[in-house]
Parts: sequence; C-alpha cells; structure tokens
Amino acid sequence: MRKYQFINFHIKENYYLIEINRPKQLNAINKGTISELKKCFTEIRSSTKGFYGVIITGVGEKSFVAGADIVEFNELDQESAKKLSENGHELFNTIESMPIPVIALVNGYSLGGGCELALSCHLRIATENAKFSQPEINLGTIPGYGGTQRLTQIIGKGRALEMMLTAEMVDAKSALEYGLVNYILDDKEKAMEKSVSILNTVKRKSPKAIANVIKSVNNFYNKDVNGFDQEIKIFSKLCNSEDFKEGVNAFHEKRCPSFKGK
Ligand code: DAK
Repeated sequence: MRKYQFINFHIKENYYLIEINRPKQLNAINKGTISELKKCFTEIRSSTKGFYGVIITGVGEKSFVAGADIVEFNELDQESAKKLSENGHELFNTIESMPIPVIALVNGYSLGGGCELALSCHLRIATENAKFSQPEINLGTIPGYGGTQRLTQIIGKGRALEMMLTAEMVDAKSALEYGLVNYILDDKEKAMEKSVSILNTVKRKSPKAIANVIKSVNNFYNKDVNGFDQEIKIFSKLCNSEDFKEGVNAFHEKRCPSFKGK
C-alpha cells in the first residue's frame, strides 16, 4: 500500500484499488483528497502495463463519499471557488479519460461531489445501501465538479434535472432503473467480487483496444470532435496493430488470443 493521508492506494496483482479514507467525515472529499487522487491517477496512468483497471471505493460500509467537504466551503470566495472547481474538473476529466476502466464501487452515500466522482468513472457498481444525490441546491449552489453535465449524459435531462432540483436521494434500485449504476450487489464484499470479475474479463482483451474503446466512447461527448470520423481513424489505425493481427489469427486457428498491447 502506498502512503497517502486521505486515500489508501493498493497495488493488486492486475488492478489498482483506491479507498477514500476519511470515515469520520463519511469520506467527504477535501482539497487534500483531490490533490492526492490527482497524484495517484497520474501515477497509475504512467504505469498501466499489466494492469487492467482501477476500483475506487470509500472506507467502511456507510459511505462512498458524502460530498465535497462542507467545512472548507466556509472559506470560499469567487476566486478560490473557481480554483476548487477547476481542480475537481481536472481530476474527474483525468479519471474519465484513463486508458483502463475505472469502476466506482459505491458503498452507501454518494452525494454531491461523491456522486460526481462516481459519474466520472466508467462503470458504477452499487451495494444495496447505496444512495445517490446532488444536494448542492440545498447549499444554494450547483454541482461544481461536472455533475450538471455527466449526470445528464448518463441518466438523461428529465431525471437529472429532478435529482438536481429536488436534492432527493435516489436508492440503489432506482439508480439501476435510471442506468446510473450497472449492478447492485448485497454488500461490499460481493460488490468487490463483481468488480474484480469484470476486470478479469477485460484482462483477456487487447489493452490497445480497451484504451481506444474508452477514447472513442468519450468522443461522443466531446463537442470539439466528430465521434464518427474519429471512429474511422481509430479503427483503421488499429488494423495495423499486432493485437488486431493476433485477434484475427486466433479466431482462424480456433484458440484464445494472446494480446501484447502492441
Ligand atoms: N463534509 C464535511 N463533513 C461531513 C460531510 C461533508 N460533506 N458529510 C458528513 N460529514 C460529517 C458530519 O459533519 C459528521 O461529523 P461530526 O459531527 O461527527 O464531527 C460526520 O460526518 C457523520 O455525519 P452525520 O452525523 O451527519 O451522519 P448521519 O448518518 O446522521 O447523516 C448524511 C449522514 C450523509 C445524511 C449527513 O452527514 C449529510 O447530510 N451530510 C452532508 C451531505 C451533503 O450535503 N454533502 C455535500 C454535497 S454538496 C463547488 C465544488 C464542489 C461542490 C459544489 C460547488 N464549487 C467549486 C463551487 C460540491 C458540493 C457538494 O458535494
């Protein structure tokens, strides 16, 4: 385990596990947590060879992340709020564009900035006690870490507006109906098994193709590029890769492919 103050960073055999570790504050994310997560994801990004994903969760059973640390809001002025929001955006954009899948294991409360953190991940797996909310409106503000955009992308405008305007908590069952989570499992242990089993399936695929599926899907939401044009470019480029040749050969030879990520 690597040393951090607000997170636990575990390097497992084939994947990384990050735990937000502020249980006394229900894992609310303060500035320090954001800056440690940034460092951690930068480290992961530079070392993805042999690793097939990242699982991010909160310490304990009660809370994934109960939002941004409200205590820090006392000192905010326009300038520092802008900086805080930009820092959060940078982190969540980094997570969203990771070349390996990032799974949010949502155990309990996923509120405000916590819901936004989960939204920036590629998949969300919830425990039965998971609760999602964007309660910023109760504090007289709006989601400041990309929530107005990503929640709308993921669950659609009507439901996203309802969540942001009412600040009501959405339980795991409704979250599944909304498409906000991929699966609900009984408890954290089972949710961890499910997350690892998904990563074990991904592990057999081409690392090059994995990274490019994520990139290409993200292009759908990037207003500066045409996702269809980009797909043609990415698809043709991958045809030159060793992994593509290996995949096609393995099919003809009726064997499992052995991808090298080249
Ligand atoms: N920040 C700091 N401390 C928190 C916290 C939070 N978000 N959530 C809980 N805690 C602390 C509580 O103060 C309490 O501390 P002590 O009193 O024991 O010292 C401890 O965690 C346990 O909480 P409770 O005693 O309240 O536990 P309960 O089971 O009774 O209630 C709860 C659980 C999750 C329903 C309740 O704690 C709660 O309502 N928490 C606040 C949820 C919330 O409103 N979160 C903030 C969402 S808004 C922006 C950037 C970001 C954002 C906005 C703008 N800009 C840059 C402009 C993001 C905003 C948000 O995330």
